[in-house]
Amino acid sequence: MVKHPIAESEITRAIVKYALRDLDEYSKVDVLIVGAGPSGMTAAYYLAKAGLKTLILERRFSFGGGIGGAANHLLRIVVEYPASEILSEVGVRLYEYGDGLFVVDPAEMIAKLASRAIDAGAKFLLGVHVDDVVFRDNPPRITGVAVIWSTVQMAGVHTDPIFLEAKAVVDATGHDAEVVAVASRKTPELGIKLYGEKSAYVDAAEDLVVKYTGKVVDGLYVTGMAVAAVHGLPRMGPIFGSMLLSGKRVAELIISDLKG
Ligand code: 48F
Repeated sequence: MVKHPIAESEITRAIVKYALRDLDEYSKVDVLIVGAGPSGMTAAYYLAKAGLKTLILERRFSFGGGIGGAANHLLRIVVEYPASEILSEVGVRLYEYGDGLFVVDPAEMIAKLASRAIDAGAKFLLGVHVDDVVFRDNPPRITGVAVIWSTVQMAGVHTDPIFLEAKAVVDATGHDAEVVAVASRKTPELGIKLYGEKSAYVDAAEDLVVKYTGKVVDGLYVTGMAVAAVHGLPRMGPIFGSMLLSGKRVAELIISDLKG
C-alpha cells in the first residue's frame, strides 16, 4: 500500500540512498568496461556470467552505441556466422539472408544484449563520461578510470572527477578508442602507440579486429572498433560480427588473466 500523501523529500531520500549505495559498491570492481556498444555489452555479458564483478560506463543515457543508427539509418544490421551464434544465445531472432549472412533488428539486438548482460549480473551506469585513466608505475599499468557526469562534461565547466578502480579496464568506446588515446597522450611512459583506423576492407577487418583484441598494457584491454583505432586496422561498416566476437574474446582473455 502506498502511504499518502507521498512526500517529495522521501522520493529524494530513496534516490540518494540507492545512487550513493551504487557508487559505494561499484567504486572498486573486477572489470570496468567503457562503452555500451555491441562489443562492450557482449563483453559485459560473458564477464558477468563468469562471476566477475563487472561495471559498464556509458556516457549517453541509452545503450547500444552504433547499433541503433544501423547502416546510414537503414534500420537493419548484418551479422555473419559464427558471431550469429552469440546473438542466438542472447535470444535475438536471426533472418537468414544466405551465404552465412543474417539480418537482425537493431532495437531487438540492443535490448537483448543489454538485458542478458544485466541478468548475468553486470551493472550499467549511464550518463557517465570517462575522461582519464588511473595508472601506476613499476611495472606500468592501468588501475582505474576518472569519471565525470556527461552533462557536466557537455557544459564545459571544470570539475575534478571521481575515480573508480578495477583489476581490468576495457576500452569499448568505438572508433576513437578514447580510453587508450588518453592513456597514450597523457602518460607516455606506458608506451602505448595509436595507429588510427584505416578505410574500409570488410573481409580483412572482420578477422583482424578479433585477432588483435586484447591487452594494450597491464590492466587495460581493447575491444570492438577501438581495436582498429589502436592497431591501424581497416573499418567494416554495418556488419557487426567482429564486434560480438571481439567482445566475447576480450571477456575470455580477462577471465583467464583474472581467474587463471
Ligand atoms: O561505437 P560503439 O558502438 O563501439 P563498438 O562496440 O561498435 C562499433 C559499431 O557500433 C560500429 C561499427 C561496427 O561495424 O563500425 O560503429 O566498437 O559504442 C561505443 C560506446 O562508447 C561510448 C559511446 O557513447 C558509445 O555508446 N563512449 C565513447 N567514449 C566514451 C563512451 C567515454 N569517454 N566515456 C563513456 N562512454
